[in-house]
Amino acid sequence: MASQQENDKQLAAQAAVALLADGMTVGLGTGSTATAALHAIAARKLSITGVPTSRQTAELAMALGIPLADINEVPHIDITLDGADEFTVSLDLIKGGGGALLHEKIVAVRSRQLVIMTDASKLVERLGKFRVPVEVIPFAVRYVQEQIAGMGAACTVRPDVVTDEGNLIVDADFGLVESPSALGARLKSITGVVEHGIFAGIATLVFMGDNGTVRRFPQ
Ligand code: ABF
Repeated sequence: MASQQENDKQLAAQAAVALLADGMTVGLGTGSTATAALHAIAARKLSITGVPTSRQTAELAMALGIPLADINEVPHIDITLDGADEFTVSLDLIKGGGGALLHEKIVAVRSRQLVIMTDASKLVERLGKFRVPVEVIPFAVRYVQEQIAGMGAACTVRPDVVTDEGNLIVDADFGLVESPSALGARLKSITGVVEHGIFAGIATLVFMGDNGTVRRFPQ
């Protein structure tokens, strides 16, 4: 039997998929909630073109018969449906727990709308309980760790993870984050950092499954 949390993820995914229409180009996120969305798209037999955010998502989409396009071959992306590891009511996010943050962010910033689907455990007052994933070029990993330590954060290289672009993920604990955009800019300025999992000011809507109902942010 599905847990309440899985059920809530499914409800959020269904609410997001209800925004789709035939003919749309849709960014397809990564993770368990994005997987629920893919199944809902297939179940509704929607005629969309998907732009996947990971190899894992591309494989599932193909198995479900959802046609895919390369991000560089589509003129625009109407909407992207993706999960998150944390979000605030002002729609700042931490993503990257699944290791796909770079492609997730590129697809998100190219999209007209970024719709996030979560269960209630992901809503936080301030970001930072979840460590911030940072995607790093392997050659720079020691330097980046030193720089992050210099910012006062403990960090570790995620074991056994190589991203779709051949990079490493460093998970950094900054404690509760006062300004997500300022922290993001600071991380981005470190040589060797390719991208980080703070998505500030990118998401347009969040659907959160909460004990059998769906809440939306903003309301
Ligand atoms: C992706 O999936 C990631 O950015 C995030 O790490 C994860 C969300 O988790 P879930 O599996 O709960 O949807 O969107």
